[in-house]
Amino acid sequence: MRKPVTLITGAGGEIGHGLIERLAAEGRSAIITIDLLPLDPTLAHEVEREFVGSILDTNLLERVLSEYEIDTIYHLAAILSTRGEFTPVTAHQVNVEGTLNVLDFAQAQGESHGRPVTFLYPSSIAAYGLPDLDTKARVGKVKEHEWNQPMTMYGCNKLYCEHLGSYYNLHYKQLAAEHLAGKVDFRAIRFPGLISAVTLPSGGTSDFAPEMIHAAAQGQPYACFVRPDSRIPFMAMPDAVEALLTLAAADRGQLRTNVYNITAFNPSAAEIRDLVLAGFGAASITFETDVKRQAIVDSWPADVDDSAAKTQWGFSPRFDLEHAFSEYLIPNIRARYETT
Ligand code: AKB
Repeated sequence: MRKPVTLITGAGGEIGHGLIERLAAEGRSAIITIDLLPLDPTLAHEVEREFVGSILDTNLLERVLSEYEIDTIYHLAAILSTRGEFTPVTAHQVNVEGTLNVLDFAQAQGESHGRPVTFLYPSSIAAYGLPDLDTKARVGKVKEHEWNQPMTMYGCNKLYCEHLGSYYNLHYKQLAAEHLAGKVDFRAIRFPGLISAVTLPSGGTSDFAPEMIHAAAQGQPYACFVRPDSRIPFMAMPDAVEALLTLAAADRGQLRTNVYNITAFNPSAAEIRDLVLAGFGAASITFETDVKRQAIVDSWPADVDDSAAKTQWGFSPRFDLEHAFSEYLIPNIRARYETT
């Protein structure tokens, strides 16, 4: 008998951290993880089994298939937007070939136990590409089907994998070849920039916001790599984790699409700096634009329309901008660095 579990790939990353804590606290399903590196010891004891390895290793995936019966997969492993521009071929391998391996693994899982596997995929605002700042200012909130011309390798990978996921989706069972028939229930969220009080991102382009806050809390000066007027959507990490869990639990019948925008607030970099200064009066924040990273942020929308997520599966973030800072970020980040 194989053991029923939830699988998280890329579990050691920022979202994985919060997700493992939340899933372990719920205790509804045992968790197994795949990550290139061993998990942080504070998380390792929360999981049933930790596989240290790559999603590109199909032998590893076959081993997992033979030992565990998986109902839900959170496929978080990815190379983010800035890092992906330095190593585009590796980004494509991890983000596309890796995702294809995990989708195919999900299909095999579903076939082996006879039920569709719920497959949660974090896509991104990087799937969008606005051609210039005038257009960005004019269009405001973008809908899921609009402006799908990403300018980064990561954005191209995310957009394409949304399509791959939809190909595997059970909605396509009529169209798919017999062996693909309907065993992957693919659900994607296009996340905005995420800000965690507990972890720091690495390799992303929305990182300027979390980096600014974490640097201020440690009394370190920070040079923000985008202009003060740069504006993209953001969300506090607990709301991102909650959104994944809510979408995973949604009745498939309510979902009219496979890919959903979500957001909570969309401050400019200058507005983030002002909030950081209000929380950490001694912070030293300057602006030194990095041309390539600025171009990426300029191509991302200033805001997204998340009405489909709100009406179809009840997405409702707890933290607006003010409360994200006053109730979540400032107190938790302060406590974190005071005790280290
Ligand atoms: C990145 O900056 O690459 C990510 C994202 C917005 O998907 N945080």
